Amino acid sequence: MTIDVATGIVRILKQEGVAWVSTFPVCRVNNALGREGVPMLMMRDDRYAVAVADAFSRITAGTRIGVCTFQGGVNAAGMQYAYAGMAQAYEDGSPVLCITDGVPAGSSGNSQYDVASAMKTVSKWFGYLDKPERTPEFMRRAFTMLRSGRPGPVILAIPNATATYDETADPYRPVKGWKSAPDPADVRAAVDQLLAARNPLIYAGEGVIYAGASDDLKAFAELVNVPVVTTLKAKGAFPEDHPLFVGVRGDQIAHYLNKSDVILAIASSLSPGRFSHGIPDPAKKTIIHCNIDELHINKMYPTAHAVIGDARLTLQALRQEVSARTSGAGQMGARVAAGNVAAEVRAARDEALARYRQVMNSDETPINPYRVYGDLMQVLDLRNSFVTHESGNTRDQLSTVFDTLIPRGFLGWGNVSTLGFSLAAAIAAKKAFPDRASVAVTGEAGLGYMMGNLEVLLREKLGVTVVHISNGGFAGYGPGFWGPGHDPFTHQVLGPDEVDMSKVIGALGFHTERVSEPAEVIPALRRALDVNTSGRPAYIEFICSQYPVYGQWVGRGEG
Ligand SMILES: Cc1ncc(C[n+]2csc(CCOP(=O)(O)OP(=O)(O)O)c2C)c(N)n1
Ligand SMILES: [Mg+2]
Repeated sequence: MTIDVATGIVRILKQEGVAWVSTFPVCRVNNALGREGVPMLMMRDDRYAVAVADAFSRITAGTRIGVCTFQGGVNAAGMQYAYAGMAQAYEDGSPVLCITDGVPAGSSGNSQYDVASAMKTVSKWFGYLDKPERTPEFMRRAFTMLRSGRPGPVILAIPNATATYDETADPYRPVKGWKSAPDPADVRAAVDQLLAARNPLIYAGEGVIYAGASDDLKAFAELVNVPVVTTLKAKGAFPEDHPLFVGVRGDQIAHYLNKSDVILAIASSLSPGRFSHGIPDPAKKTIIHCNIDELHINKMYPTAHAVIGDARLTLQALRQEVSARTSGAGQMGARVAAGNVAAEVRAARDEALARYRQVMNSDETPINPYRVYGDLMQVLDLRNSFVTHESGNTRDQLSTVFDTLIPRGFLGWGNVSTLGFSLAAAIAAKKAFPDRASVAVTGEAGLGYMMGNLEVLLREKLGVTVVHISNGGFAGYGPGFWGPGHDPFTHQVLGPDEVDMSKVIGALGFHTERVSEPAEVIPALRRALDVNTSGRPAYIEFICSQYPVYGQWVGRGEG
C-alpha cells in the first residue's frame, strides 16, 4: 500500500513501457531503478546521459520515450553539466524525460545557481514534486506532455525520494497521448491555394516523422504531384530516391524555393536558423503553414493560411479534400504535365549533385571525404541502417549527399548543434534497432567530446562504428575555419601526422583501423560493420583532405 516516491516513479516508468534509463550518478531515483530491475545505461558524463535518452526519443519518433537521470538538488553539479544536453533537446524539440533530485524543502535560495529558473528555460515543463501523494499526477502530466502537442523535454525534480504515499489512492494508468485534427475550413482554404498555384512546393519538417506521417506525405505529394524539400531534422521523412524529392540543401533547393509561388510547409517551424533555409521573397509568396503549434504561425514570415493540427491528420485531410474535388492528379496535371515535374526535379538534382558525385569516386589522397560517404552508402543496407553526422563539415557534407531511404535511416540534428551528439545518437540507434548497423561520422572536435564516453560502448557491448574524417583541423561551418577571413587562428589541432588515434582508441579495446588509401575505404568499413555484429565497437580513422564544399542553405551567408 505505502510506497516511497522513487519506487513509485520507477513502477510508473515500467507501466509506461520504459525499458532502460540512461544516467550519470548520482540521483536518488537510481537506487529504486536498480531495485526494481530497470537497467541503467551509465554514461560517463551527465550531458551524454541526457543526449542518449534524447536521441532515443528522436530515433523512435517519440513512440518510445527516452528517460534519463542526473544529479540535482543543492549539489547540482550534474545538472549544470546536463544543461548542455537539455538545451539541445529543447532547441530541437525532443520529447525526453529527465529526472533529478530537487532542492529539499528548507534549502531553497541557498545556492547561487537557481535550479528551477535554469531548468525552466530548457523544458516544456519543470515539475517540482512538492508532495509525495502527487507522484501519479506529476507522472501523468509528464507523459501527457511527452506524448501530445509539440515535442519537448520534461524535467521532474524530486526533493524527497524516500517520502512515502499510498499507492492505491490514485492508481496510475498509462497515458496514450492525444492529437488534434485541423479545422476543415482551413483545409479547404489551403487546397484552394495549392490547386491555384503555378509553382507549388512542399516543405516538410521533422513533425512528419514524429506524427508517423511519412507514408501520408508521400501519398499526398504524389496525388498533387508537387516536389518536396525536407529540413535537416526531417531528412528521411520523404524517401530520397523518390522522383519528387528535391533535397535538403544545395542549388536545387535554391532553384525551387526561388521559383515557388505557393509553399506548403508541413510540420516545420519555418524558423530560419543556422542550419535551415530562409524563404526568399516571402512577401511575394503564399505560405500555407501546417503545424501542430500555433506559436510557429506568423513567426518570421507572414502566414497566408494556417492549418493547425497533427501532421498525419492534416495530410490525410488535405488528401481527402483534393481527391473529393477532383480526380486529384488530374487537377494538378492541368497545371503541368505529370511527367515534367519529376523530370525537372531530376534535372535540378543531377546538376546540383554532379560535383559531389564526381568526388565520391575520387582516387586522390588524402582521401576526399565524399569518397568515404559514397563508399559508406555502397556498404550499408540503406533500408536497414543508421547514420548520423557531427557538428562541422560532416553535417554539411552528409546532409548534401547521403541518400536516406527510410525515416531515421539518417538523423539530422541541431537547430543549434552541440558537438559530440553523434555518439549519443549512434548509441541510441543501437538500443532502438539492435539489428541495424549504426554509424557516427565525426571530425576531430566531435571525437574529442566523445572520448570519455567510448568506454560505455565496450562495457555495454554496443556494436557502433565511429567514422573519423581526420583532416587535422576544425573546419566547422562556412568555408572552413582555415578559409579566408573565417577563424584562421583557431582551426589547427594535432592531426594524423602527429597523433595516431587508431592506436589511442585501439588501446581501449575498439576494433580500429587507419585508412589512407581510397581503395581501402570499402574493405575497412566492411570489417568494422562485421565486428559490430558481435557487439564490438569500431573506430576508423580516414586520413582525409580538408574539403569544405557542400550545398548551401538558401538565404544564408557563407559565414
Ligand atoms: C559544444 C560546441 N561548441 C562549439 C561548436 C562550434 N563548432 C562547430 S564545428 C566546430 C569544429 C569542427 O571541427 P571538426 O570536428 O574537426 O570537424 P570538421 O569540420 O573538420 O569535419 C566547432 C568548434 C559546436 N558546434 N558545439
Ligand atoms: Mg576536422
